[in-house]
Amino acid sequence: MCLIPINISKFWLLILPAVLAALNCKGQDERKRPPAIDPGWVYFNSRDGYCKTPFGAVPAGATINMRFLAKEGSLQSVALQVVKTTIFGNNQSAAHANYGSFPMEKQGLTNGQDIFEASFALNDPCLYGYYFKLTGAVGETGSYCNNTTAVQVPNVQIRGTGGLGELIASDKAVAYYTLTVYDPGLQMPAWTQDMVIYCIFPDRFKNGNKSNDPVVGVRKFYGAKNIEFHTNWCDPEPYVPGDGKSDSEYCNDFYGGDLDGIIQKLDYIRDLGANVIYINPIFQAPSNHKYDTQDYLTIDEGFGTLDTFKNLVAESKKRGLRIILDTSLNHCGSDSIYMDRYGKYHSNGAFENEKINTNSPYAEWFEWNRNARTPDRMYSQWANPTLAKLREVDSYKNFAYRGKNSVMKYWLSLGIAGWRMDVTPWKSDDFWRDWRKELKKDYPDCLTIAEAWFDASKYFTGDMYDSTMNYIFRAAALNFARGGSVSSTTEALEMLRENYPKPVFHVLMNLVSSHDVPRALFELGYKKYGATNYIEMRKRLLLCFALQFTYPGAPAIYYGDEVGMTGGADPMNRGPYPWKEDGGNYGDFSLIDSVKKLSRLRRENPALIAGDLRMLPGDKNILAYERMDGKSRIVVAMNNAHEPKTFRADNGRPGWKILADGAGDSVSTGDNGDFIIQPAGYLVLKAN
Ligand SMILES: [Ca+2]
Ligand SMILES: [Ca+2]
Ligand SMILES: [Ca+2]
Repeated sequence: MCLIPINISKFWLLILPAVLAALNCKGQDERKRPPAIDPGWVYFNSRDGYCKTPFGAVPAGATINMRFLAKEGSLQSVALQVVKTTIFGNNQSAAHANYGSFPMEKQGLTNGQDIFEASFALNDPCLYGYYFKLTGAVGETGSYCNNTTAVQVPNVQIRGTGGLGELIASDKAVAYYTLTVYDPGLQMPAWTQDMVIYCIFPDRFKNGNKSNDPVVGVRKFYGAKNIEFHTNWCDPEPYVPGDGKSDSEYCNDFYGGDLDGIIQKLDYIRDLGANVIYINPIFQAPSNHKYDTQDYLTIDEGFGTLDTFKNLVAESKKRGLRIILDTSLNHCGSDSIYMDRYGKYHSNGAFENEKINTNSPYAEWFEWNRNARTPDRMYSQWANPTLAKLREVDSYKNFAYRGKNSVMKYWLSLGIAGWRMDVTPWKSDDFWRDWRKELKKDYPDCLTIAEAWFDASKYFTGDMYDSTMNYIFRAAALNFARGGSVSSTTEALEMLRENYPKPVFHVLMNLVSSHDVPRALFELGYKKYGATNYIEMRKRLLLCFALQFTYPGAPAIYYGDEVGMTGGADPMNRGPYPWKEDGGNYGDFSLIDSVKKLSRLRRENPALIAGDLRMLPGDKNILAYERMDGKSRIVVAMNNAHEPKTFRADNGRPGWKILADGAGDSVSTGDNGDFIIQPAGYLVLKAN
């Protein structure tokens, strides 16, 4: 009982495979039937400006132009079919409601191909899908639709990257192209335009105040259970049941990190180039991860006091740093003042001493099973009995985000800059709509960040979220840095650029590590401190960092990645930062300089922040793109091969200045725009 999930994301894994298998089978078989129309006769590419303008997501009401090409005389008609798409849960399924059919007119000929055209506008901000229904010269039929290319992100299913599609025999197994139509008023707060985010798991970042450390025997964990405390801060491996060091509990072991620790390191964080700090939950809660909230309006006693928090906000502000907090409105702890399962608190809990208490002001926040025989089964849960699922009732909404002193607004009133919301897909879209309206009404400058691992377009039409933790970026970056195919990295990144509104694309939280996934170095292959492959893996980690800092969106550094921390699945990805003054002996502090250089490079070259992006033809090992604004043009090229590769900038156009050379020894082979990029090296070039 009372096992807190060590890795929240493990729950996502539990429920997925069966659903996905059922969804896929029928469609896959149907798609295999050979189409009667020759695929070689037709062409459409959603990312090709000839075929579709404007590029990508569009504001509601904007005119959209589509062109479809087919071998002269091969098709009688092309009809653009548009649907409204609803995505359910964690992208487990979707519904597509017919919206309209737009016949495409034949508008002449180009290179032996008929041009079919349609212009139309979509007026409701929401997620649309489309495909083309084709009728051949002798009446044969087919559908041209999105591809089913997969993007490999843990725990979610992502298929269909846009761009080039596929011709299939019928319209029964159509994969829709995504067309995100957003509110023309969608705007990001001005301050979010150049974010560099530092991410902190507070129990493990820095112990700045030993007097608030959780004390074994005093602090209790669910009922009367004990906690565990690491007396050696620099023990890089958190306890796991069964490791010989731990008891049988996950998540009850503490290191003593706190808000004072963060305050002491604000200069350090600022000097890295960060201007935003995202902190995992800090409200009173039994576990070390604190997603099992006990009291949403109190700072955890192990992290500090309200005054410490106010001091953190004030000291951050002095240094140009903003704070983003994290919480779950989907579940709270069963050991909380709202449930009071263990009868510990003065509050009138809804599950006081394991009895359903209808007199509690919180009773309707939870869903009860009155016939259950054991306490564990008497209330709805998220993942396990420690996490009581919260209902979307008015009294809870008032408490959580509507009232002036609601959870969301209370912390905003104390100066935080925004919220990252845990397990976003488990609340209804209407919940988030109401939530956003309330937040933006009083705090128009606050930033809202989802935790959605799939293509989160549905959240970005202007009524729910501004940004998300970008696990798709992470997958793409790690795939490339590991030596994987450039084309699959490009497909994943281009899918985001196409499907997300441009204002959103520039504020995505582009991470490569987080508290929910193995650290980047671990994923790349450096699994244990001291392993001999460090030098190689360090270079590959720098490829990830370089991509973060030169690509649109906010680079997000998970604490300790900048000193070469490694660690696998939770809790190993939550090791303590090896501060030298705390006896740290497993950090590579020389790596910090490389991160600082990259953040300086970004700051000094506004094109890297706000400039447009265009992918460049690289090769199977070279990922290349350019960033340009009205003033400058910057080209980034990275080599993930084990041998040097030649990159030709701009068809051999001469006159490039090297802004950054990741390997330190890449060379230009002359004044023809040819550069040799070393293995796992990168170049950032600026056009003279
Ligand atoms: Ca333990
Ligand atoms: Ca402490
Ligand atoms: Ca009580």
